[in-house]
Amino acid sequence: MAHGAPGGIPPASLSQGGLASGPLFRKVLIANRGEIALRVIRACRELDIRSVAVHSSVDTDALHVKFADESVCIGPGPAKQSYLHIPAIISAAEITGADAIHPGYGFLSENAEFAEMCQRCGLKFIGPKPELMRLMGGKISARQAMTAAGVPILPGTGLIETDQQALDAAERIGLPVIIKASAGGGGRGMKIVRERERLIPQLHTARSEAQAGFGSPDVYLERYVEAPRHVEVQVVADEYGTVVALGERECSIQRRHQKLVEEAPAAVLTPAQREELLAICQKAIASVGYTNVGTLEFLLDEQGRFYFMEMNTRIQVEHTVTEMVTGLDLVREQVRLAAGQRLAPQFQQGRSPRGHAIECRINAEDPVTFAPSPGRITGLHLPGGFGVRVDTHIYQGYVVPPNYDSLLAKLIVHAEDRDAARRRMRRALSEFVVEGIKTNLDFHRRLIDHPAFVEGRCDTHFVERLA
Ligand code: MV4
Repeated sequence: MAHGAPGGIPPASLSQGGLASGPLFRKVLIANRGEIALRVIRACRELDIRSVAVHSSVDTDALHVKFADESVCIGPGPAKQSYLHIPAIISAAEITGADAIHPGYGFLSENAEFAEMCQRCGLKFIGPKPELMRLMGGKISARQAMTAAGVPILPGTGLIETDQQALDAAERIGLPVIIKASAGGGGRGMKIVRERERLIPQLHTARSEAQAGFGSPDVYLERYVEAPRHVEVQVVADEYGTVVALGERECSIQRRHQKLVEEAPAAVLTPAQREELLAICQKAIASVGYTNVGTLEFLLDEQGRFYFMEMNTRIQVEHTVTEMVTGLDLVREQVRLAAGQRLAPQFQQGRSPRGHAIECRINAEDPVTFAPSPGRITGLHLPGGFGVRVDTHIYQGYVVPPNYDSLLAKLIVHAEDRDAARRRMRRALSEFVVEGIKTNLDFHRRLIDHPAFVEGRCDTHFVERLA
């Protein structure tokens, strides 16, 4: 059952696809590359919106450039000079006459200054308001806002200003504790403290690493959970107060904070836990006035209690598993919502997830060293068939550049239950052929039959233990 509450006054036009009143936008610029750029271009085409690709000079032959209606080269290979270069992207939007920008994930997707710059230039940023990006971007402020909204968090602190504050807090929370950077995210800049004598040295290290890595020395403490599972909740909200918690995903299979497998629904939750979790998220997101799509990340402890960790204010890589079990197009909805449309009725109907979906991230990496493996794809066969979806930008002859992340493809399967989905994934993995570069396909082939995965009892340390 999805959790939602109807909101206030509907806009003048209730047109869904925009056909009756003209398209939602005339032209959308996609400030990204790879599979997510294709994903957005496809959503735009189905909405009769023209698309503009931007690309670096190493991405001239990339599929998003060929798929889009227009393209602009915005700089050289290094992301700082292209996909992260705000003036180049805004200029490309102005030159091509785009009226909105979709940031995808990564790159500028959670950059509030970029969203603000778009606004100032008369370009609609397809995402939440900059203030909400800023509120959720700081982990201390996000924790505070979610606590005020009734979301459970781990025993912890606000900003730690003095050594004495840290000592007092550790005394109150009990060891082990974890030191986290407020501006960090995705697990970077964390320090686990198991012995009292290590607290102050680790605090100082955490501060300087936070300053160097994220430009802010702000840190806080939290009780450390030894073997957590990662469950996250997809929310969708319009500008009229309607918020729906669409469902949850489990993403415990990861390595060095890079997710490798995601699924929906989460096998760990009981129906009652799930109801409670979604209801809490729905209420909290409504109370802070969040809009567009977002994800609340939770950590599940050994007793099955859930605690809010952080909120992602972008579309995520793994949004696809939620799409498969709900039958709803999240990227299309992002575009509609940014254009000021009301949340589509199919999002508001409470519904249980239909079946089970699993996604495997296929990366270009050395299976032994995990080092990126760029190069030319000399041979390729993509799986297909009933219940199989492949979101990818690769093709035979494509050269994977060394400059960006190593995601080659998302292999997503949908079936009636978890075991059927797992068997379908094994079948799809057996059809997948990538030649010329190294991939993690064999990792996934082994994982899918691992007893712990079969039984659905993998915590976040599972992959590290595999080695
Ligand atoms: C934790 C934790 C244990 N206790 N916080 C890593 C990513 C970031 N979102 C939060 N992370 C963690 N925070 C407390 N208090 C363990 C992790 C963690 C983790 C969390 C989710 C998925 C994978 C993980 C892998 C290692 C550590």
